[in-house]
Amino acid sequence: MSSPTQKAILLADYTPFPYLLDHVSLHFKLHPTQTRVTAKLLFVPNPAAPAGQDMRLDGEKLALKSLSLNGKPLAHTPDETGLTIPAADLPKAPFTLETEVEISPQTNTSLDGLYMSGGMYCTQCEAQGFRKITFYPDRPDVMARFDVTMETDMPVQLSNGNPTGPENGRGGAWHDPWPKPAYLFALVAGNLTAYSDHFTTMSGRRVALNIYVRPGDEGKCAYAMDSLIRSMKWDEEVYGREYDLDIFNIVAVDDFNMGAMENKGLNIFNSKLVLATPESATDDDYARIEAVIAHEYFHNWTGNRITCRDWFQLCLKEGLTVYRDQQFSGDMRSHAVKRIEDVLTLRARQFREDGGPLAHAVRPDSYVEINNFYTATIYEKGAEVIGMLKALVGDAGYKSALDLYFDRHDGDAATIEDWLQVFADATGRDLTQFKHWYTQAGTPQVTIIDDFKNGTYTLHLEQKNPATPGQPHKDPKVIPVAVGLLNPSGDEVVPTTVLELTESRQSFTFTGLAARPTPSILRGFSAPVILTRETTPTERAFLLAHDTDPFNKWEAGRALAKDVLIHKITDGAATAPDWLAAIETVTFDETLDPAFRALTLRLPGEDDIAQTLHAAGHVPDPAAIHSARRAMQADLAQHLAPLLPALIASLATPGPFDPGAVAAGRRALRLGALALMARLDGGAAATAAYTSANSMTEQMGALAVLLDIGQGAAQIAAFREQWQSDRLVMDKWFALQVAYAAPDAAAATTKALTQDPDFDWKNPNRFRAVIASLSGNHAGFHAASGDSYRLLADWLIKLDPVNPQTAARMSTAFETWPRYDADRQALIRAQLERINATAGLSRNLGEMVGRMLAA
Ligand code: B3K
Ligand code: ZN
Repeated sequence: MSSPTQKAILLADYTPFPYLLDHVSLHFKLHPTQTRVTAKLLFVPNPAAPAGQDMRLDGEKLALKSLSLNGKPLAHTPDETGLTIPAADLPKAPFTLETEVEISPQTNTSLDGLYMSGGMYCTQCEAQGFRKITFYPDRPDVMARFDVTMETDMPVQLSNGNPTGPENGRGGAWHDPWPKPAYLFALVAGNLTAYSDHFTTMSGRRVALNIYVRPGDEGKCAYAMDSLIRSMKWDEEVYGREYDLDIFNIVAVDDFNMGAMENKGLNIFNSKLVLATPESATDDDYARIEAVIAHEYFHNWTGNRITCRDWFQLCLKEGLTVYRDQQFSGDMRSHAVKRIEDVLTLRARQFREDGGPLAHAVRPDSYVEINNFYTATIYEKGAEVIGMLKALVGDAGYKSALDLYFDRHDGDAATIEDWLQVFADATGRDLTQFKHWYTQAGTPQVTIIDDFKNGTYTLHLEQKNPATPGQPHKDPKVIPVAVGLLNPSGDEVVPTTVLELTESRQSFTFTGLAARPTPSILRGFSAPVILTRETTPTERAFLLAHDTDPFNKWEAGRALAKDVLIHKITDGAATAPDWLAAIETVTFDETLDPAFRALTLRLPGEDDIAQTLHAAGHVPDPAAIHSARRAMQADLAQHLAPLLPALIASLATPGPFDPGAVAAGRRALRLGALALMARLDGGAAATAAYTSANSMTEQMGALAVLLDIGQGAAQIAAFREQWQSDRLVMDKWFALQVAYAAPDAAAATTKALTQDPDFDWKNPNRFRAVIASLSGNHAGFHAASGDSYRLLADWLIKLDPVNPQTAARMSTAFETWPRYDADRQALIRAQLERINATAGLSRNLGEMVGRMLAA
């Protein structure tokens, strides 16, 4: 419902805060329901702001106990969102404002601000949680040095910076020498155990490293610690960035709204991104732990030392830090496989967002609730934009621009303009047109036709930038299109060249060619665009066999599979032999990385097909997509039948578990083969694999295969028995059953699981395991009855008052509603309207639903 809480904040309205904060002292007297927070804030008039302004401090759900200025009590009373001290009451010289407030961490179910999880105190302050801890200018451009002390019986007491007490980092007194915005504040107090190591930085400083977990979980931290040490080393070697405190702490928390948080010197993590053993974590979990540990660590420079001026600049830290963690994972694993996985995620999440009612620019210019903007567009498209910048200025240009960025902006709260300026200054390139990538939403569509005459090959490129909410007209963007050409025997005759498409239409020629070449276009997915080019299955198969660019090699197979699937759906075509033969070749090509082969064997997902059909002007029918995809899988299984048993046997990974990318790739390919085998043997091989599994990847993978063919009831029961006491593994147990439920059973299965005594819906991991798995089950979520839509809406309404951030995030399941037929549209609209009419709806969910309904 539109209300005063739905007021939009505008980038155009930015003004600096009238005071600088020289120093902050915080004292916490911790208590589950009556925590006292004393804050002493030393303010100095800001020379960059007009004098004589009132001071507005943010503050929510705080019981103010005392307020004084330079020791003299003030009588001002706060309102719902903060406290105003009129200019007349403020000295023109530096002054100390002291407040004491009372808060109740135990009843704070939003998991934002100071809250309790499993008996420990912890915090989450990004984006605006600090205002639930004390009255404060809670905005990223107000940066201060903090001293923190606490009183509590909890044996481990942590905050940002370096410990100042005697207890080697476990005492409750901390000093952070680096000025920081409030969103990077953190505090933890609990009964925790440390898994410790150390790192010696490039200048020879010794840094103590600790991962704090619940007693009993110390044995699950080795991989996270190893990832941290590799991240620290990598950032020194690749970006020249050294860590800047004596200690770096990570704490694992069970109740957490997202993955992790980069608080200065005290990262707080969702326990699923820290704890791993071969028996309980999958290869995907390991890869994700490595990537997120790196991401949060890399924020120390891109985010903390250089932060954002305001929340509109969020991509300044997030896009860049995602870009850096992607580079890191590529270096640690395989660049080709990492790129393919990143593009799969980009298309599944960001293209989906960009094509619907929630589309927004990488740097938006308006928001109601900033927590709704931690999106695939800010993060993943934000990273793609940096990849394009690098493609345009080259590796050396990128390096000098980044050096200049760190040099010029260390200690700043910066903007996208600052970021682009360092590239312009370091490389001499005019980035005026490039900036459209930051300010204009939507996925550009690039159409290509080609011709060949007298040895000259020409590519004619055209770009269209579709309208998005609030942005009807767009300018052409600068699009780096990496192209290579192959001759008819499959040799590369023109190596990768970056064409710069800057106009709506532009042609590029290649001369001196003996025969018509086959183009490999958008190599490495050089720009986040939708590329269309009329082509033949033969040409796709040719590229799948010969392309030297691994991304485009995979892309050719992917496009071929999509063509086949779409023909099957739209005109009932039989599965094309070209595709079957091409997949067979790749699957058994031992010169290729097994992880790459596994990705090629994987069919496009159902939501991806729906997105593609919609983009091509069809109305997707979820049930038809589901059955066509299964039919295609069955055809592939038949085609590969004689070869599968040997493949499965050859890919076994006996011996001690190796979490590395090569072994993980073998497991992925083996599971892909087992899924096909299950279509032929009724699940016999998968049952055997389940029984002999010696890692969670194999156990869970085999179970998924069984559930997908409607079996696995015995294994589901045994799995629960085995893992009952491991929360993280039990999340998998919940998720699998919903993800693989048959379309007509998905809502009922979900409902039954929400009635399970272990469905602790206030825990975001558990909630997501069940509810996000329902929306991820495309045919089940879009079952014609509308039961899944209703069930999701029921749960969003129930969760919203308890945890608005997670409720708002889960509501994006509905963002694709305009794609579907009139009946489904009406069913979804009815649910969105029902949510919208709910009394007391949060600003978070209210904004999301409002934007979706406006489509
Ligand atoms: N910066 C945090 C995300 C905060 C989300 C606030 N709703 C984690 C990250 O991106 O590294
Ligand atoms: Zn981040």
